[in-house]
Amino acid sequence: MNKAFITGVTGQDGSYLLEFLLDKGYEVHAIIRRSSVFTSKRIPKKYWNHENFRSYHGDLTDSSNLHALISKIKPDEVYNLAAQSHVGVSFDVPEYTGEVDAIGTIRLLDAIRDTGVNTRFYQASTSELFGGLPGTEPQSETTPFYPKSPYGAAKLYGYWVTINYRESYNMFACNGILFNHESPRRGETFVTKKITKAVAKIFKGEQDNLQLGNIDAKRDWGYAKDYVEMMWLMLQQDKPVDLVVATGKCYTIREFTEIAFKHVGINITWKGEGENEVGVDKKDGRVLVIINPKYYRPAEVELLLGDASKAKNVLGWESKTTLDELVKIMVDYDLEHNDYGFD
Ligand code: NAP
Ligand code: G4F
Repeated sequence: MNKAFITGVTGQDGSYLLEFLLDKGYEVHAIIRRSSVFTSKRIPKKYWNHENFRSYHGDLTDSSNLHALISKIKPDEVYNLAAQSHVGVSFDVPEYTGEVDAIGTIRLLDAIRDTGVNTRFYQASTSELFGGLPGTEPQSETTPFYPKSPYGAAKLYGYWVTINYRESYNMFACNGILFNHESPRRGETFVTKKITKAVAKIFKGEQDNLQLGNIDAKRDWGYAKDYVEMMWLMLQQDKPVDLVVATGKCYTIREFTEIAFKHVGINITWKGEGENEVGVDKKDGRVLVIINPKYYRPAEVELLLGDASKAKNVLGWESKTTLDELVKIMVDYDLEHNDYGFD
């Protein structure tokens, strides 16, 4: 039986990856960081209680813990998904973000090197590495990096140490350079989930309006459930390879908002400009979207659009879910549920 070790299993991607690997017959081991509340609510009970799943307390800031677990478990595959993953928050906690996202990655790589465990390593790299170089889209594996946040800069370190350990110690280590991917399990402070949750609440009369920051940034949004399959596929290749994973289509936050409202029968029209712009219900003039500069970032990544043709050539992989389908999946979920609460 193949053994996998996951960091970040309680997150959006980790929870889908856990399901995917258990369904494939893997024995899955994962660290969970100590919290004063339960953090496992994205993991359906069927998987949380699965006989082939074991969880341990652990943290990417604790090398001795990582070293001991790698040495004891001797996994065949390691998926490093844990991170302080919020770009906006990384401006508030830059040092911690570097500690977890950058140094945490080398802690895990070095635990593998030092224990001599023969394993394959997946690093959750990101389109935020490309950041803000105008005119470079669509971004591929050869596009120059220019991170625009402490998060992007920390992930750049993680990207390069993964390559460095591959080249220096002949490790099977890969970077998945994933563009934004969303789902009903997306963290509630990321823009898509914030929008779909608010749309459902506004539709049900439980919330008055939705407050957003920069609605003209563009993102290439895929479906997280499709993307975790790519992580696994990358580790099944003969040779380690770094790959961009994206849909090849991008939309503004404004467009995402319009599509989400349309799904509950509300047509949004925009009035005003800049901080004074509002999104109004065409039918009755209700102000449903307000711009709040509190959500602006000190630096913004305006346009991310990925070119995943290498992933298609190497792995035969293509994104399956359109934006309309993704928005429908998310809004429908939020109309039915107030919380993740997966049973
Ligand atoms: P997420 O939902 O924010 O999950 C992050 C996970 O990391 C959670 O399980 C969290 O635990 C854990 N974590 C945070 N700090 C930790 C620490 N110090 N030690 C151990 N675990 C820690 O993120 P996601 O959307 O699933 O993304 C997964 C990975 O892919 C991240 O590395 C992210 O940066 C990267 N990525 C994401 C996207 C995207 O669009 N989603 C795109 C590119 C790359 P708690 O549950 O306790 O908070
Ligand atoms: O949903 P976001 O917070 O995602 P962002 O910054 O693109 O980062 C996500 O994707 C990265 C991959 O490219 C991952 F590496 C990272 O871990 C994370 O998963 O923001 C998307 C856009 C930004 O331009 C932001 O300024 O939406 C804009 N935005 C506008 N109003 C907002 C809001 N973002 C958030 N979170 N909240 C708002 O109210």
